[in-house]
Amino acid sequence: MIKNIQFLDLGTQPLANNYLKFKDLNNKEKKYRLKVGINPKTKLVSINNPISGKLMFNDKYPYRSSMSKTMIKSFKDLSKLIKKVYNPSKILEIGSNDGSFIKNFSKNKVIGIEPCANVEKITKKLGYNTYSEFWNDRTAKKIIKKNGKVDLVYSANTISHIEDLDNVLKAINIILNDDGILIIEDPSLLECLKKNTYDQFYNEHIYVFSLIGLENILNKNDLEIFDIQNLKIHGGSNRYFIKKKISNKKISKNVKINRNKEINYGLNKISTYKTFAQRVKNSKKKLKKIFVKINLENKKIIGYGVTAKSTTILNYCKIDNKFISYFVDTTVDKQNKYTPGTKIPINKYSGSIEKDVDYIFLGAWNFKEEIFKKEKNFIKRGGKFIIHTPIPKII
Ligand code: DWN
Ligand code: SAH
Repeated sequence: MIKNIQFLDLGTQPLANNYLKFKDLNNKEKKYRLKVGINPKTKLVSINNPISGKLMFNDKYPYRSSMSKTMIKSFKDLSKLIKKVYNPSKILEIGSNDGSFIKNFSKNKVIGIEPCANVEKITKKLGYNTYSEFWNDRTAKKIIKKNGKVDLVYSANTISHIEDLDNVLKAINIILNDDGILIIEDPSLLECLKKNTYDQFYNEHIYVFSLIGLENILNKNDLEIFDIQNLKIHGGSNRYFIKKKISNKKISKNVKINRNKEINYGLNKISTYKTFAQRVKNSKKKLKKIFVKINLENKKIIGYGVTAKSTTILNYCKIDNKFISYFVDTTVDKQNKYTPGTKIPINKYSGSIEKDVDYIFLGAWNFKEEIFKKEKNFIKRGGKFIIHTPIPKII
């Protein structure tokens, strides 16, 4: 097996979504070294030493897709497109979370796979056909036995979380009809490098996909991309439309355009990743400087949106509860807990920002537009935001 060439070291990191209870604050947290590398053959970019999915995706998983209007709208728009263009009779979603996508379809048409039992329960209670399982060839066979094959498989922000991509694709090949469509959506490596969003790397994100890397692994598994949409979601994502090689479908010119974009930027060259790593180091210094300066001025900073991504930023830049008074977040399962590693209290979002807050650090920078719209009053009274992308600054 060809070894990854490492280019980025993000230090030791706790599990990104492991929010701490008050009683656990004095316990030692388990931390993992987070390094990022590229496979020189496949061009896939991944983290070193992936952690077992069972440790991260269990019955305590706090993330809920439905916490942002942006995501709800994105899933709704895609559902409309799917109905209009492909009109599938059976759909499978891998990583269905709290049902934000499958809720757009009638219950007899969709199947959801969601390993986190606490989250899967939400859709099961609503009457959806969901399974609390990890996606692999065994699960595929089980689902076929009960439901038959499907015409469309959709998976957003999930395939990048599974180490054994060959098995994921094998399982998809088993369940998908020969003329079926696979739609995969994940953050784009190109956008991550362009915007210095190194926080896309954390223990759940085993891969950040480029088109050129994904194509290699799909090709090996008799699958091919026939179209791509570039989305604004999560700071820049790609939605890949994929078919079995044996199926005849026109390949859109978008595929070549995107491939050339990545090659022109240098995603096939190690030097590109080394300069990115240098920019990340500079970003760390710059962000820390902003926090230190505001701290010296005795101004109050809070965080907005506790994200898996912000776990990487805060632990890498060593920004802890001395710098950020508390976070606000709408996710019930994150509230009244503390951020992993940096122990910043997480409060329930009360509907507005407290009067004594001077600065907001945007943990959920990917929903900047949505949050700015919501926090007009804070902006009106002169409140400022701290953001780390594309370069750390106050806005
Ligand atoms: O890939 C993954 C993505 C899809 O979701 C998972 N591995 C884990 C998770 O990553 P994340 O935590 O970085 O996701 P988000 O979607 O950027 O998280 C946004 C957070 O901000 C949520 O906790 C909800 C919160 N939020 C809020 O409190 N008020 C968000 C908005 C828009 C708001 O107005
Ligand atoms: N699809 C949703 C949720 C993304 S969060 C969205 O785009 O908002 C990542 C999800 O992947 C979690 O709900 C997690 O439980 C799920 N997941 C992780 N490993 C998985 C696996 N092996 N099979 C299926 N789902 C998995």
